[in-house]
Amino acid sequence: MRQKTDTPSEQLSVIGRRKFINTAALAGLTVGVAACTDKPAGPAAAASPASAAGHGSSNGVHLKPGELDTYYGLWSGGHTGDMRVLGMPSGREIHRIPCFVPDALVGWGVTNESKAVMGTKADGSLRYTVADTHHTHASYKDGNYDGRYAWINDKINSRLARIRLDYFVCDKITQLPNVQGFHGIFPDKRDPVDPAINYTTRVFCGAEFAVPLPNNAGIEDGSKYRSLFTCVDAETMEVRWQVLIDGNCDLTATSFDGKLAATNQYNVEMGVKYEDMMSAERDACLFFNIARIEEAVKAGKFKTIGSSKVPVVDGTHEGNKDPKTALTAYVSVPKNPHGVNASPDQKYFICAGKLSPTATVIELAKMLNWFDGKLEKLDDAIVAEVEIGLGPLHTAFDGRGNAYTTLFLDSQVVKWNVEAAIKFHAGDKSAKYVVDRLDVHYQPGHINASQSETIAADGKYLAVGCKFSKDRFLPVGPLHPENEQLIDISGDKMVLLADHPVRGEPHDFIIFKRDLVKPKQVYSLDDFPLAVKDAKDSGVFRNGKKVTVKITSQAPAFSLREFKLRKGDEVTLILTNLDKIEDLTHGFAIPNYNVNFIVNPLETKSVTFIADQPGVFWCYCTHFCHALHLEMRTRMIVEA
Ligand code: K7E
Ligand code: CUA
Ligand code: CA
Repeated sequence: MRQKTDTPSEQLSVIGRRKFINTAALAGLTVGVAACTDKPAGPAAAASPASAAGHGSSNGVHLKPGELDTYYGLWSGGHTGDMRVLGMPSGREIHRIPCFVPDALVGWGVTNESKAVMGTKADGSLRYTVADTHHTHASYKDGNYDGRYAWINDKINSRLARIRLDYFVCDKITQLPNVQGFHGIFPDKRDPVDPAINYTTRVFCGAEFAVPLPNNAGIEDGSKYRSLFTCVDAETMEVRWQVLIDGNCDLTATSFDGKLAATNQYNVEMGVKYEDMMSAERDACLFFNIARIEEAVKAGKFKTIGSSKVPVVDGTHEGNKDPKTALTAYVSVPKNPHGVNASPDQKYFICAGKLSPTATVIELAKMLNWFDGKLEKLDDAIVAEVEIGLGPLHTAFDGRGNAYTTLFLDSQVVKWNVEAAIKFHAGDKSAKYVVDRLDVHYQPGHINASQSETIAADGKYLAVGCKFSKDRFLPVGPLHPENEQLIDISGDKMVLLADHPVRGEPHDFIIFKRDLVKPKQVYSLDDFPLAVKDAKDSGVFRNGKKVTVKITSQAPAFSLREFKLRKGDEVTLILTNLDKIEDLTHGFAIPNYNVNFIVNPLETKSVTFIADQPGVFWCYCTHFCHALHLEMRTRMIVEA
């Protein structure tokens, strides 16, 4: 079932990890997996000792003072609701990008501009203050990242956020209709029809939880719940269309030719209890024929659900029996698969088995043949289904034909060769597809390699998101950090390079070369319609009870030394930072009014509040900017 360990101490550490996961919550899973491993195990290489860590050479992980990282990493924050930017390979966190939830540093959720992106209720308060980000992917051109956008999902409230990669800020958030548990996302890589559109124009979103359609209260019959696959326009961020499906969606992948998208399905049973969800021996990888779906929408072959105007086409088994007209195809995959990933050679989608110790390789050319009516049996598109270890979850690639899959239950990464696996599956039992195994610490979920899911996969670094860190860092009370481990994959053997603690709880991430983005560090005044372009334009402008306060900042002073309001005024305060020097950010806090935000060079932001407390309030700069930073203040005087 699992490869032998060599030394007593290694055995002990394996027992330690085993014991660790032997909790009530995981016991069911372990039993489920054990039941699927009666088949003889595939060839397994000896485990690389964990002591490979820290091997003499630091391999560029520990940068010298002033040295810059060579890769960006975009990490989802999990239920902190943010996106994080890490420098790689150092693993240093450089930035957090607030999107779905408020952020006290930036004033995200405080300023009018950020509230407009986040969405508000009728009374102006935020619609949501919690989120759960899982997956992050960036826009493509010609099969590689083009540095325009990244996207990230909020599973709790079914929202998709877009991050502009010029300023590293969130500029749009869309809530998907008719779905719950929005989980997997992936941008397309080019248009399925128009060859001139060689870049991302759509983002595909998989919904994990089935719900009544429309979701009226009081529907208890779970067998009537349904799930949808959603397409969002990458530019407008409007929902373009949805597909009604059988089963559910989990993760999402897209082909390099733009023709196919897919989602792995772990609940083809459409169960509402976990026993039901794992009752079938095989689930599915559900393929979507994008061009055909969009033709159907154009031809008016859709319905709408409830108050939503989004066209919904039929992607169920029942409506798609003829391959030549099918919009969807359900390829079978063993029990409750997890990640689905596109190999950088553009040929395969790979599903990780989760409750099955296997990886399933599906050939995309064969899928296109099936849609053309030229492949007799749909499951003939499966070109390999091989045992790789216990609890496979996600797969990354090195661009040299090897795949790297996390094994949650084995606490390992397994390196395996895709073409060798295909040979083995075809009957060549001498084909050794497992190349290497490496213990990681502990229970890895997501995995990604530098440039992994692009045509420029470079096979240098592998990052592994270990869900448990247990004993790897100084204890800080009951909540442990997660452990993002970095592995050198440039050689035959994987070498563990570093542990990086991260605050809970990242899921997915991408790592790409630093020259693929061109960040701007100073705004332009014209980016903001409300900009106060000259300090002389500052002042208090009254229109009855509505008051506009215009202020500028320029180190070490605000343009107004004081400003007067009357109790009960509805105040909109607009602040433009006229400093145009890189890194010269100011803050603006109003005591007792729950206001604090920052303005970056040449940026404008505004806040609106009721001046309901009379008195003197020293508004001060919260962001260290100048030797006279502490003196940088203005008096807000509210007359009773
Ligand atoms: Cu990408 Cu964590 Cu949402 Cu797998 S999921 S681990
Ligand atoms: Cu301005 Cu500190
Ligand atoms: Ca299942």
